[in-house]
Amino acid sequence: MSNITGTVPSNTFVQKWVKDVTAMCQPDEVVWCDGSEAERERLTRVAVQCGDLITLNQEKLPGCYLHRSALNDVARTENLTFVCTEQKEDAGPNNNWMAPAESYDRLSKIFSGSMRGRTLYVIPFLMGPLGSPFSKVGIQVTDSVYVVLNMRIMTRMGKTALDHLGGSDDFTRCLHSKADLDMDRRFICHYPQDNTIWSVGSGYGGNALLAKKCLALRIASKLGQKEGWLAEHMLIVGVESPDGEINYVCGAFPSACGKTNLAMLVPPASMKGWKIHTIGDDISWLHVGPDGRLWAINPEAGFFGVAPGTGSKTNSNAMAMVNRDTIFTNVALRSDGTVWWEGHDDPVPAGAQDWRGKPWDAKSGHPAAHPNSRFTVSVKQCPTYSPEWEKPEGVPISAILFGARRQKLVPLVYQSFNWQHGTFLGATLASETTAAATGAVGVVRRDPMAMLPFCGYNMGDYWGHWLSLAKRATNPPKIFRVNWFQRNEQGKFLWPGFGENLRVLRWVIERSKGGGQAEETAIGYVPKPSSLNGGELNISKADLNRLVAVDREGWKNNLKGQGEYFDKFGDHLPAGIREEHQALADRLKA
Ligand code: OXD
Ligand code: MN
Repeated sequence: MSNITGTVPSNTFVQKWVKDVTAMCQPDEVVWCDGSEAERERLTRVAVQCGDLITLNQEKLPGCYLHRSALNDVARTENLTFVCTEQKEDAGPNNNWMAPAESYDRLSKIFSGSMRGRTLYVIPFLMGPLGSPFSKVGIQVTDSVYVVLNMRIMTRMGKTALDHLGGSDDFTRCLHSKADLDMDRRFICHYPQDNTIWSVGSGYGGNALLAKKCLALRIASKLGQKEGWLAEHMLIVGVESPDGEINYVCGAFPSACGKTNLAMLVPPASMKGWKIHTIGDDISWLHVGPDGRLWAINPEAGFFGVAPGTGSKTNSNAMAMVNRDTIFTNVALRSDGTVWWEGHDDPVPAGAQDWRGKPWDAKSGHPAAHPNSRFTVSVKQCPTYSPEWEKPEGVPISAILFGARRQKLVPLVYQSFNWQHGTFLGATLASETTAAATGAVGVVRRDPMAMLPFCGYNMGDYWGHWLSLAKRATNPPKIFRVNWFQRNEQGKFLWPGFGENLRVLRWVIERSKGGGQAEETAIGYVPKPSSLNGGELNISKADLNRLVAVDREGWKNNLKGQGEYFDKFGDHLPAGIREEHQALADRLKA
């Protein structure tokens, strides 16, 4: 029998499930978490004692800690991530698949006794605003105190969640154990039909903070299909114009493509009177409102942002929010007990330790911080935090952006002709890969809606679900494709990006309201260059023209690959997507 501390909730479904997984994992102790400040302090001490956290300089970085992960456990492992449905077809060609019985059997053997000598923490958490009909409850069990402390930042954790749940059994059962952190015994498995997630053998964020990718995207996307809403890999940002009107925009971009920067961008000095309101940087749950618009909530309560590349020039708001109460993972440690990463404001440090804890200097020949090193911080610490984040009904969305990292071909911005064409723009998204997942970096891969690693069911059915929303969403957001990452022959970025991306958002919002100057092309509406630059930008006319140019031959060459990709979905490919593919081919021929 394990020793139990904390208050056991009255919900008998929760009690029974925790009893069952406790019997399997056999921890020495079970702790029911309440999400209180006292608990945070106590667990932080435990984490420091066991070496999960290193205390940083508390004068310079109050409440900040550093975590160093195992060397083999620094990013999401998509090859070890499975959707376990009875029929393989329901998981689709976009997911790794295992039959539920086989998967439960294999993982039970790894979980069995995995927590001997350890503490099992039970974390009740709420995804979404208090009192929102769109919010969902999860209960995570974990043997990682680092996970508990991160979940406390990333979700509304503790009593709040149990109050929302009441006596219901409508909660996602999230079982996690680091086990022995062996890659050969690492699995992240999703069981949509059981509203259950089992993750074993990893302590990395996307694999272990089960609220995030596992629940809020993979499980939620399937729930959304059943219940008529969308769970998306999208930031949510409010853009206030000088006349005080706020328009909300969602943006889907693959991991480590600048969602966090865009969600809290700093308007350039030349755009006086413009303001940004941050609601979320990673995940958006979209519901059709009674007015036929799409309304978005951010189910999360924190940012799990990529540190490298974050500095005052790229994201001064992020720099301001991570100087207190932040957990850093795999960044470099300076001799004064503060942190550093490539792209940090401060110069390259002397006498630092790299992310592995080894002595490091500029001549070491490898980055000091891991390229996928992270900060975990509450949304409320963001200087542009918007209290609308807490609104149960969410915020109404005027525009959706689909963005990716492409050196060539894809213009800075263009608008779809309508919802079906916009869905096609999402379905054909492709991006150069980043360090957020293990595997090669910089290779172009198809990543529809930036959801390839996160869609918890057959992506053909998912596109069908997108298309079907048009029946109820009578006033849907306008859909745009964006690409900040075009480069010239010398490899230099053509567009300055960051704060200047507000110029693109301004055009997007004008177009969403039926204004803005555009030219109709074979791929969609492209802005007139003058509508992006009134002369304030230090960019040549030739570069600006090139940024919005449509390379017809390049797009024609792309058609075949798109078609071959769609073929993989067989009967699950909706007719509307095929139609758009053909229509694009016809327009390019004309
Ligand atoms: C993330 C990711 O951590 O997309 O948000 O990998
Ligand atoms: Mn993400």
